[in-house]
Amino acid sequence: MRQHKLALCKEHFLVWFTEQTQRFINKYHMFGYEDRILVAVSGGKDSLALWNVLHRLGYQTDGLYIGLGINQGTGYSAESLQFTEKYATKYNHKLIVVDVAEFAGATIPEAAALTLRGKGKPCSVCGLTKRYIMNMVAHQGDYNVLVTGHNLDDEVAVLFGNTLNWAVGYLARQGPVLEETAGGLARKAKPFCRFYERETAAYALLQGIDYIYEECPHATGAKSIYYKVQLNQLEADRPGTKLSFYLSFLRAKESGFFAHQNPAVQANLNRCQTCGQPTSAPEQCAFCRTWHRVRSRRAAAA
Ligand code: Q46
Ligand code: ZN
Repeated sequence: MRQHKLALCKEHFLVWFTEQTQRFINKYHMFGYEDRILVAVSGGKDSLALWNVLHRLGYQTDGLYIGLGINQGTGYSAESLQFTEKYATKYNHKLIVVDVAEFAGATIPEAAALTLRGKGKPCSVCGLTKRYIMNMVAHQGDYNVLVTGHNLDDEVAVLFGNTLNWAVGYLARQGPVLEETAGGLARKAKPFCRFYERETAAYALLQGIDYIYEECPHATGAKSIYYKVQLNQLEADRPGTKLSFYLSFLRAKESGFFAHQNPAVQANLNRCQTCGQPTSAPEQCAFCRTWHRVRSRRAAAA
């Protein structure tokens, strides 16, 4: 690991990785042993590695898998569910599965086709739906915190994009922990935010975790992937660039650089008049508005 000027064998890498995870959890006050943790799992290496290491550290975890129905041509969703279920069965973990088509009335590709009319990717409706379901399950199940497997490469790509645009509202919200809001948005944490992607992949591999190698087919061409390629180039020339970019950002944030942005973002949440979830919109939340449109267009087309 050139970025840390460290070389480890299998046995010591696993110890190092586990200890580092615990260190990040403590450093950013993510959660404790008394907390009930909901792990968002996709069947990929990061989320399954996260579930694995948290369980090994003795935390109380359940998994949440969201079935997006992205199967045409690739079978991506069906396959990722298989990997997730196989993992949960092997380790005897509780897995909650929410299928978007059953819950909301259409798969993500169907919803995207109806709302975007063939233009653009399904990622906006997908992201919106995933966030909604994660928050809902966290609340209904009385979980104290929702954790995701975002790694350093993911976080730095987002940071890079937000910095290029000086999107200060988004920068203010980015970090290892997003606190619960008074209006009822669940507390979120990213215990892997300081691990390079290669490190989480190495952990998954060395622990013998079977995971889906393919990414969602809609990820290709995403801006974040383009940023990752550029950042990899920087990292190859100057090992440690990504980590130092991220840590310098966190220090700037801690010193109050974005402080004036925070209250505006989190205040003024209303209750959605349809589902009751918190929203910044005055009446219906974005999820209810979008899916209402999907269902009515579907009915009109039938
Ligand atoms: S948003 Fe887009 Fe992802 Fe949804 S459609 Fe696939 S690439 S899964 S993180
Ligand atoms: Zn709603």
